[in-house]
Amino acid sequence: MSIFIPEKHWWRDPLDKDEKVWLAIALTTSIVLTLAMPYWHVTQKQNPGSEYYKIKPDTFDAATDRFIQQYGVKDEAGAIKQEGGIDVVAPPPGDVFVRGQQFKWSPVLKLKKGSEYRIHLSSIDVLHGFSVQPINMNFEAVPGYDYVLKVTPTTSGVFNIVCNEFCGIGHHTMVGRIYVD
Ligand SMILES: [Cu+2]
Repeated sequence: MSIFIPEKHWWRDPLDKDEKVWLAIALTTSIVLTLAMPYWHVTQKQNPGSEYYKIKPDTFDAATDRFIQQYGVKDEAGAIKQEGGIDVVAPPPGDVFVRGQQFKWSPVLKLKKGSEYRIHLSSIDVLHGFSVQPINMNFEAVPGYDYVLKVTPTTSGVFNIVCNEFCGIGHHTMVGRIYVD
């Protein structure tokens, strides 16, 4: 068995052609990708905004409860309708709350196509991943921060919210829903 031992001052040797080519490729790629980030942010529409607030988890929890009470869809008896044990809410355009917690997203939202909503997204316990399927929109729900997403639905249908940040034993059951009419 032979062992390759580099010469003592191999790093002082001039670069090979192959090394130069790969360094150029790597450098070009990293410059292009770095410039693509601000370019994409400024010129494209589907970008996260930069509006967020610090909020205590308790305060966000209470705000979501008030939102559910105010705009919850009522049945004949006057109780808020539920779907899979989660309150269903049909809010007017404007401020909307989505609360992540172990292990659910609440409430279920009924939105109107073409209306503009400001989705306040946060978690009241640990970090959760807010992933809207099948359109693959991804955000993080961070405890202590109210993150505002300006959303105008352009397609009607049923969208599932999957948690894509491992948050504990019931993580895989954490599925929410948004309906767009
Ligand atoms: Cu989760």
